[in-house]
Amino acid sequence: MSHADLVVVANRLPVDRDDEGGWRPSPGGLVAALEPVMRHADGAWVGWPGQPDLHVDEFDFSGMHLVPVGLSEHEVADYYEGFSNGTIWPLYHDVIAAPRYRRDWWNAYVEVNQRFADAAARAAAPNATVWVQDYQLQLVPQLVRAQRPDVTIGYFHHIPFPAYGLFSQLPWRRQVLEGLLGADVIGFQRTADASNFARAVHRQLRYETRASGIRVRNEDGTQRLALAKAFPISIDAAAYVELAQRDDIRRRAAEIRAELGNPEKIFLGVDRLDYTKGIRHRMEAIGELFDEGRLSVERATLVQVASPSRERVDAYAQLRDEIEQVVGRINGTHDTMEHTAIRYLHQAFPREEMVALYLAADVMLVTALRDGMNLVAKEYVASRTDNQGVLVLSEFAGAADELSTAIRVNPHDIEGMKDAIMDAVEMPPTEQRKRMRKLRHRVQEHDVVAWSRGFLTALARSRKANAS
Ligand code: GDG
Repeated sequence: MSHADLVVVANRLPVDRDDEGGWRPSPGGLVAALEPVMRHADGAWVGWPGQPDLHVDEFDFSGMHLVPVGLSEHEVADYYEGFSNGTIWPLYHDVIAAPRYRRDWWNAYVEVNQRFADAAARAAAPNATVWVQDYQLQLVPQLVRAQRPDVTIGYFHHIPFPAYGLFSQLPWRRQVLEGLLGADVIGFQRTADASNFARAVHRQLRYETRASGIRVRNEDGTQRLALAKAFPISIDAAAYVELAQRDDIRRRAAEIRAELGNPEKIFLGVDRLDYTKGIRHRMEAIGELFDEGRLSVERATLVQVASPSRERVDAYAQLRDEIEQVVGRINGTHDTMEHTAIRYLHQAFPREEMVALYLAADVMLVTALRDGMNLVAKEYVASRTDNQGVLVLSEFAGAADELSTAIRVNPHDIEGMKDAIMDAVEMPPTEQRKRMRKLRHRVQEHDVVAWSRGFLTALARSRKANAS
């Protein structure tokens, strides 16, 4: 049993099981964000090891104390694929796909959230800080508070929080709001998400909501203030700059261009294959530009990395078929022996290859229909140390609040998107430089360390305010 001053609780541990039964790091953005603080504090990380029916004791791994929470096959199906990714994910992304409201999924969600909360409560030292991550664990803040009123609890929501008219569909809306309000600080990507949450709390629970916080009634009749606020997440910008300056990666970028037949313009999309990302919309726009002769395959090509994701969830299997049909149709019409309209890659690549792709891309297309933040947009910007390249960015991605010199698009407006893509194609290098400089400045100033520091500072302040 550990007694950690900082306990991170996330659906996944920051490691994967390898074939020999050992562990290897799974370097996600969250690990990069939290590693420095975790090492500094006496930290523990509570999470699922990623395989069903794997029950292992807590262990230390590269300076972090890891506390695995086991899930059975049926819990993975009901709590993770079911309630998290079949109910909450589509509902919170404005019902782009239809959410399913199944009581057995909800029951599994409650049970698994309790198990995560128990593990966190055991791992936390007296007066520790517990930081819960994301929509799979919305009940954990309250469940931890019930056992450990001494700890300070933060929650960060990585995905959008929907408008009240949609959120109110959820049969368990009150339980979810009460679960989240167990936290002292509830962080969101955008101000609009925080406002949607505050409004839902006001409508459902009748708590008083002010800029200073939400006045929450504790079970013992006392009151405390919970803060709901935007803390836009970011990336380890310096790590991308370093990769982008490496000779081998720059050479690889030139090689990618050559392998694609040296087109004048390379468009790039990088997404998990998810219906929220607007992959089909961007392909339709590009396809019509080819149809109309405004682009030709000799001049331009789209590279679309669609990394495999949630393949056991029905909507994702359907999406894959749909996208592959669109790619087939567009390529069938426009490809020549030497050139392709869309180079579609349903694969995951190492980060080095991603940066080489960012460097090779003249135009980055981020056309999400709804996205909490979208780190790909920030990674592209951070990698462009040459201040060249154009970012086309959906106004429905959280990143649009910060990256204001990108070309903004509404991905539902195919004509508008086509014009935006042509503007990007025709943008002179001086204009690209002017815009890219501003984008880079923002991402470098506000990197992921600034993000976690900002959140933890707000958390420490709220603890002080509630104690006095
Ligand atoms: C959620 C929210 C929010 C993708 N394919 C490969 C690969 N990636 C990496 C990207 C990026 C990450 O995965 C994806 O992050 P996003 O932010 O774009 O999107 P989600 O996965 O939906 O993340 C989102 C985020 O949480 C953080 O709060 O921004 O809105 O939905 O880092 O580079 N990386 C590698 N190979 C791939 O093939 N190496």
